[in-house]
Amino acid sequence: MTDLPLSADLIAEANARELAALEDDYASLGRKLSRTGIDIDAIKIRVADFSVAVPSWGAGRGGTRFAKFPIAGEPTNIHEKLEDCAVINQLSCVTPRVSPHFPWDKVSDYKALREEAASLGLGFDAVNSNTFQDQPGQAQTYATGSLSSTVEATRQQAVEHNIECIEIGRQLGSTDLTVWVGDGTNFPGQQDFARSLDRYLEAASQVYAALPDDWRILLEHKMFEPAFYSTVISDWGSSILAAQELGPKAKCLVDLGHHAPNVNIEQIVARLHRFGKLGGFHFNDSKYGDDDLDSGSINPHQLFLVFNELVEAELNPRDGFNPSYMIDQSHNVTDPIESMLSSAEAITQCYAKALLVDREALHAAQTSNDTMMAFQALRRPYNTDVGPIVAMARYEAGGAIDVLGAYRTSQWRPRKAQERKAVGLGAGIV
Ligand SMILES: [Mn+2]
Repeated sequence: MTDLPLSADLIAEANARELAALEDDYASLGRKLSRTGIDIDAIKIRVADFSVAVPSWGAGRGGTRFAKFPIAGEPTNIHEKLEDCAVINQLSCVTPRVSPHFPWDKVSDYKALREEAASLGLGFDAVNSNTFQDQPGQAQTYATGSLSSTVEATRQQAVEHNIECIEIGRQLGSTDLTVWVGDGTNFPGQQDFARSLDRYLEAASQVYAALPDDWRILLEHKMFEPAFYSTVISDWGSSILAAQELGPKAKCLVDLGHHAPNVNIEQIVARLHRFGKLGGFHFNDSKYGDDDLDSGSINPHQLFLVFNELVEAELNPRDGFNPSYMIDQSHNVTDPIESMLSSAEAITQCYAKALLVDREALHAAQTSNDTMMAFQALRRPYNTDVGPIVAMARYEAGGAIDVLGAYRTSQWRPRKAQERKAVGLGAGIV
């Protein structure tokens, strides 16, 4: 039985204030789209099928390497995080899965945790391992790296941790293991580029061998941080080479923030898909580097272009198309629930805009080298306000028309501030 955190009456009352305006906007947009042969209800149905996972750690305040400023009522354990994730999903109806992280979300009984999530209307998404920081009582330090460490016992410890994550994930109903390593160097000459990749591949192949048949390992590349001169899996090139070396169950995961500024990420998406290696996505945004800013807050056009490639890939699955979508942000100055509600909205709207692209017209313009009409085939849907489609899909699924308004009305955070224990101060790197 599900026991959702917010009262259904509260959402119904909030929706009653918004419904007439939404119906008006939806009808108006429907008439506009029908003039170009688009059935708004068909788009709405596809939008209603869309979902994106939220990370358990995203329910808490992030921070920089310098400081973290917690807010009252912030969750401090996986149970409270699940509760907050359930609020996000109840209001948005687009985030039904949570991506857990170990050891941060360790519990003694994972069957019970799975049931607890289900009672909140949630399932589990990709399991994330952590070999980028040391844990109390750990035998080997990751100061020398993890899967690529020169220390054999350290590599073995990292392999065993990843295999433990697979075992936990099986109990939670996950089918993906996301692996990001902080391995790399801060000085030229610190490590040999080729040998460190050899060690990574050898260790990762041991993790790969432990994957159940229906599982995937998602390799997340990252250009810099915490290693600032070189990282072992630095870019999509290293990632796809490693994935090809490991085997068919190894795929690449694209985190929007993990690239140099101005890199053409949408083209990377198309390339990875072309070779059957696009496995997952971490949505966020950045201005300078891996800022982990809110999805679509800096460059919503890039987010749209990425979704344009994803929809193209969905329609042309080649070797299969089943990417795992997740939000991966650091909420340093906002209530994390509000940031994830706002981001889920931005992501879903970009998906809806990409669905509006007249692909026949686009492909015809591309084939006949009509550059301006090809560009306009993307520009028109980008300029369309698809808010009413996303809001109507959400309303019909039982969510809130105005997610942030309903959330504020619920007084969720002030209520939790009375119930939950305070978060300690400290550095907040995520
Ligand atoms: Mn990420």
